[in-house]
Amino acid sequence: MTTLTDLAGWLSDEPAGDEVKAVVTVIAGACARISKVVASGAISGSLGAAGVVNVQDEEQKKLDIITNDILRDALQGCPLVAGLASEELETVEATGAVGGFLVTFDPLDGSSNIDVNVSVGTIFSILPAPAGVAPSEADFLLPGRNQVAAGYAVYGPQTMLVLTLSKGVVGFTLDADGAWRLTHPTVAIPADTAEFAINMSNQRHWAAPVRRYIDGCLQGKTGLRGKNFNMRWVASMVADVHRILMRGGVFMYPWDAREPDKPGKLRLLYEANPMSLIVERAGGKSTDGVTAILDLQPTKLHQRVPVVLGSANEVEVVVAETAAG
Ligand code: P6P
Repeated sequence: MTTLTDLAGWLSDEPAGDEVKAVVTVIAGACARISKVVASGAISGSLGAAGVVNVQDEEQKKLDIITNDILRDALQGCPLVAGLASEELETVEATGAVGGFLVTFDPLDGSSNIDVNVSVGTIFSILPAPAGVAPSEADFLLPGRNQVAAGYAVYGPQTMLVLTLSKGVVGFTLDADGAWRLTHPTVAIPADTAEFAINMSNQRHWAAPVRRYIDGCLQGKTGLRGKNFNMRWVASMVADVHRILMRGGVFMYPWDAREPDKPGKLRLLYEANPMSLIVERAGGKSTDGVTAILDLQPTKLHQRVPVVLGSANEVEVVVAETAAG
């Protein structure tokens, strides 16, 4: 019988307000249910394409829809949640409640990996709702520093839930009995690293500073960096960021020339902002190359942004390359 604290036990000592803890508990329950349906894979017939294209102009997987419905139903039923926004929904949904919180989420990040059994995840962000009125889309457009809490679940060899509420970052592992067990009470990112994560197939499309930075890593000991680098790219942001939280690294999804009008691939409100709050609270940094992600003023619900995040000193090297033009 484990003696590890469960989520409720950890929350009881967390200084954040009871209301946000209640919302986190609802989301954690939804993620536990998502873990089961993701793990069932082909057995439940949940793999493969759904045959529809979402607001991102991406082909939806069946699990994108299933997991979105699990989270949407859970949040619609929570009286402390006034509104929700999802990567899979064109616009925001009011729940009928007033006040409390807004929740944005990517129900199944990395879903292109689901059919090949590679780790995927759920990302969520909790924002304050406007007082006294039903929320509109404009109410969701808050800089990331306004987040009340953020977290993700990663469905990998273990299912883990990583959270930040009032301070610090903690990690829970889903137990066989469905309880979230506190297994990582203090998550901290090493300030230095020798591991970068980027999709190298886009190399010819990057801006010069990104090419210079990656070239420096690839030159290894013989180059200006004076050390060898390793590379990882899971193509699930949740899995790549989780690795960085566990052992350091730098994650990059920069602007590239394939679609010059697109600032980047990742979405600000429900990918970059929650991950950036977690990374900063764990001692790392997260920037669009110039400005801290959490300081950006959103202008559109599904707005995309370039992302460079991870070990603080390595992110600073990328920022310096960017400043050099
Ligand atoms: P690419 C998943 O679709 C995602 O949004 C992130 O989770 C991931 O980091 C990125 O896209 C992968 O993009 O172009 O390498 O497939």
